[in-house]
Amino acid sequence: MKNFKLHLFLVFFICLALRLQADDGYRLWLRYDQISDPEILENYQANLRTIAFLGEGEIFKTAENELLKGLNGLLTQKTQTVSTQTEADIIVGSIGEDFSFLSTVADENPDNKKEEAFIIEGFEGKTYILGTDERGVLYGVFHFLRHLQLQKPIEDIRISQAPKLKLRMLNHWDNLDGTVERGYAGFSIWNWHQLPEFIDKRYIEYARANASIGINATAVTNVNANSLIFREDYLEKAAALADVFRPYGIKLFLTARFSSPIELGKLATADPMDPKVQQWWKEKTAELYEKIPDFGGFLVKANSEGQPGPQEYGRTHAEGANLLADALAPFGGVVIWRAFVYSEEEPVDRAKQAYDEFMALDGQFRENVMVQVKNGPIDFQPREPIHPLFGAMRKTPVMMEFQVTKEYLGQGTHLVGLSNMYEEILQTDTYQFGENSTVAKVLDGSLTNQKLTGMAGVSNIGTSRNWTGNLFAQADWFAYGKMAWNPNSKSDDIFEEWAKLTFGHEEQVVQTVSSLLDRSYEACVKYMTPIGLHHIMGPGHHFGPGPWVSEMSRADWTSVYYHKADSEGLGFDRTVTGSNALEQYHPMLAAKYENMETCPLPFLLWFHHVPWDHELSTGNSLWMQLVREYYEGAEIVSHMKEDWENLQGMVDEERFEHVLMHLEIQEKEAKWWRDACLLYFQQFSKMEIPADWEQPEHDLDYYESLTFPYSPGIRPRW
Ligand code: GCV
Repeated sequence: MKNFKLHLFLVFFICLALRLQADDGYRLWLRYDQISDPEILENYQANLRTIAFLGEGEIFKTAENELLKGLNGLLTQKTQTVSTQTEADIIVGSIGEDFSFLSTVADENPDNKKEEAFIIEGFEGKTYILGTDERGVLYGVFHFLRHLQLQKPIEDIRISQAPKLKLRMLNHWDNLDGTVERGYAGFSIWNWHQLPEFIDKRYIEYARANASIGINATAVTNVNANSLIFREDYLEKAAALADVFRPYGIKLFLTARFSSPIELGKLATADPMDPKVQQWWKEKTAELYEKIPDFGGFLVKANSEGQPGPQEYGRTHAEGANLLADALAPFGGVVIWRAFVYSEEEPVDRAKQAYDEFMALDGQFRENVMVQVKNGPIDFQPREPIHPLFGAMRKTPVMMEFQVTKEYLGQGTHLVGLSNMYEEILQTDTYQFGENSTVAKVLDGSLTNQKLTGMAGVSNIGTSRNWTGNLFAQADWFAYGKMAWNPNSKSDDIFEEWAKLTFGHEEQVVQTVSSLLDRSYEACVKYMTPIGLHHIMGPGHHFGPGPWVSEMSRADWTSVYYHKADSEGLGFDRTVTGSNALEQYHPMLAAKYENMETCPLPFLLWFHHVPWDHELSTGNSLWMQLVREYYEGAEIVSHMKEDWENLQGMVDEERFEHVLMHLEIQEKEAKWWRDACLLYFQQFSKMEIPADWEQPEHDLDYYESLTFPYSPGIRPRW
């Protein structure tokens, strides 16, 4: 008896130790650890012993390997491959006639006819994972493995999904020298020096992680592009990456520097109307397709922040895009032309520029051009209203650009779940096609009948062992993939899923992790840019507060340009009495914002210059509301840290410490933001922070004197 007890005791501790084994986060959400619930495990074991793979092809083979790998990790038994359906518990193949007995294959299910779609159905003791094509099968397999990791029942499983957007893409701002612009997770994972011979295992794991969340395209080079990428040796390197991505259903894109015909081709001009220039792009594109037959196309930043473009030759963005589109058309490639442009002359309101420039060109782009628009009109600020081009530009496919990296949202150290921000933007009503014309619906083409649809996310990964530097930033990569697959996804589901996949099923852990992700976005907005403030970060590196920034080479790079604090009040008047940026929105959306009394608080200072003592809907004066929000934001972070501390012993020590150290930094930095900004704005408001509240630790001069010469992610200056 004594021995038996000792034995039990030992087993308990071994289990605990195994469960809490140190973890460096490398495996992301694809951990495939053994199912922890014994009953569920037993049920899975009994029903998932054998698989028949009824298909072929490179991507199908990837799906096959993944399913075996997953099951062999999740279950204790070894899953067998069999050749006939009769012997199989799981059948993996193509949706079609043969499976018409499945309800998900029924004619009335529109999804099962779309590209990249899958169904998963349990029928008479067998589980069917079927795709409309190889990619569909791969996505179905990943979905099924996720279903098992989430320990959901398989008996009556009935899932039918098709991606809502065609192009689900990552944009890497990776430079050929290995640095990453706005990257906070180390250096670029692309080892251009050793490619094409050396294929880092990371490339494969990268492709696998992306495929697992439905990402099917990637642009591996920075939009601040280098024409060297088109030199023959670099094309060989890029082709080697494309070879790695192909079995995972991922297409390679490259960024195109508009002046490449001059720099590489030694031509005198890059004018899109010059026949020699046109010929250069045609030849270069043909060379590319010879090396990469499934090449996706070009992503272009032109005439923006010093990048070359067609306007240098008196040509429009459409003429520039069409030059490349014509070169790509014979091969089925697309041009993704960014709308993030602002002119050389300093404008009255930078927020208006992209709309003014691109609306005039609607209808002038070739069929294989997509215009990529940032979520808001300025530049990935913690909170922005939607970009006015969504729903307004109707004759051109418009795709979304989100930032997954957190240039303006705490960079490498802050835990900020971006999914809530994505959801807020995607669910905003543009009103452009009547009520309920959400951004999500504009993007999926259902309102515009666009054939090309897509979303891009500026990647947040690098050479950090756990890919994203800050462990919780993995949740942003995951959430981005989910939103690109289905822009109507719900953040709450995403948080819970990620929490379970990453940390297991312990209830308190799942609840805490989900709630940290859920609370963190609003908290960050509050301690950085509450009530619609924007662009008040440190100069250049955008790290930390810098509301005092007033001397830059352009006025619209300073903070004072955006917050316009003066003795009267605070905020940018974008109504008819100011820049009238509001008129770029549909009148019904504009109506929500145009009146200072009824404008939702989160956007008040984005659209209005509000007197300091003006009483808001909350009953507070503007000043008091500002103070409250800054304090509340910082306080939420302290609570987040406490909640995490309570998980000690429930999360392995390595990840526990990793997250805790970051939360400690975040707590300190949230207070820094709060104190620096309030002291700065107080100079204008001349109003007090309540005396019994924690007072700023330093004076304003101190905060203004801080410099960060080695901040990561700054644009390299060669
Ligand atoms: C790639 C912002 C960033 C730049 C970035 C630019 C863009 O201005 O600070 O680093 O450049 O956006 O999106 O092109």
